[in-house]
Amino acid sequence: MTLIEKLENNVRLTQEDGVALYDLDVLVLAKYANKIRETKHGKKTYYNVNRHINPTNICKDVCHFCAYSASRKNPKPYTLKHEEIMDTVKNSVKNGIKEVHIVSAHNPETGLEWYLEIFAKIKKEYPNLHVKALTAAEIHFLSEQYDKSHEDIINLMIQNGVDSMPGGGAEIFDEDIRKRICGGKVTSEQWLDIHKIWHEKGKESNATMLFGHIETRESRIDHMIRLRTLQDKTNGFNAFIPLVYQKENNFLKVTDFPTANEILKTFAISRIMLDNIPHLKAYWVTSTIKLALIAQEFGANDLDGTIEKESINSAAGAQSANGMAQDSFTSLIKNSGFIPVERDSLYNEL
Ligand code: V47
Repeated sequence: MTLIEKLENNVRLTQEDGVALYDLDVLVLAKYANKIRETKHGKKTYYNVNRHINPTNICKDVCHFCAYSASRKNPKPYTLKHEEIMDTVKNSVKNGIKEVHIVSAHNPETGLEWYLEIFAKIKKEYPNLHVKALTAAEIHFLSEQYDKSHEDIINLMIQNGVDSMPGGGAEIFDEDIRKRICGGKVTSEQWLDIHKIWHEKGKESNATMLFGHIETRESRIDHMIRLRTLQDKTNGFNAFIPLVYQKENNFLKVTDFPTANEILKTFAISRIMLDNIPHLKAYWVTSTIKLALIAQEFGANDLDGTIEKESINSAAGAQSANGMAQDSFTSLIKNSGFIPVERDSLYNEL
């Protein structure tokens, strides 16, 4: 069977097929990715009204792509007090947020309670607010720092009111590349295993892939297939989020950046390869809003959220420090020919 025949007949693609997809014309890929998107979601594009909070930037790990952690290039270390976080949440709830997305650096000085108790405080005050918090990288850091298993940390998250896990920390699973961009933090195997444990508790999560740095097309497809294999077992991933690498203020020496064509191909190929993950998110923060809107024609059916404030990607150059107003979001989706649908964190329509 040729690659096109496989695409016509929705045959599951192998590693070699996935790499070969990159040799197809970008508009051919759009056609097949869009067919999948339309079957799954029609013209709907989901977004949510949420708030990102990044409580500390002090980090014991050194990821070369990161401009956020306090280091030579980011000399302003901070750790928020719980009262400050609660004030932020209070204001954001007034603005109508349905989700708070809390991700930190790996700060060895705060104590485990500082990481966990804030979730219980938020849940107690706002029981209907969805708490999406702690990446697999943070869970692994906390387990090592406080001598607990991954499952112990996950049980503590659930006890303290965390509803779902974000997809951060996945970066690129290929071990050689991972070693060069973020050696020392959670391994690929551990990242996948942590999500497996989370899913086995009946909980849902997302998965990211950081691309556009020193990885190869082969390693992107390998990353997708490792996720697809876990999803076959657990069915716990809601969304796949390809994150476009931002190049400012960090230590990674990258000379070739992906073109818009390569980025759109990667969105379309993600939609085609990940036949068992329901949603493909074009996170406008890293793709830019303009490309995220076009990505709707390349398989993406979710643009993430209003976020209000964002520190991790904006530190590396993304235009996301102040989020996006809800009415701008909905009119941009409408004007590009799609139907904006506000969703909750688990993709129930609101
Ligand atoms: O894990 C860090 C990435 C991630 C850079 O689950 C960078 O719904 C690009 O995971 N260029 C955090 N990316 C963000 C994240 C996320 C965002 C939105 C929604 C969800 C979700 C998850 O940001 C990190 C890392 O992969 N990152 N530095 C950079 N220079």
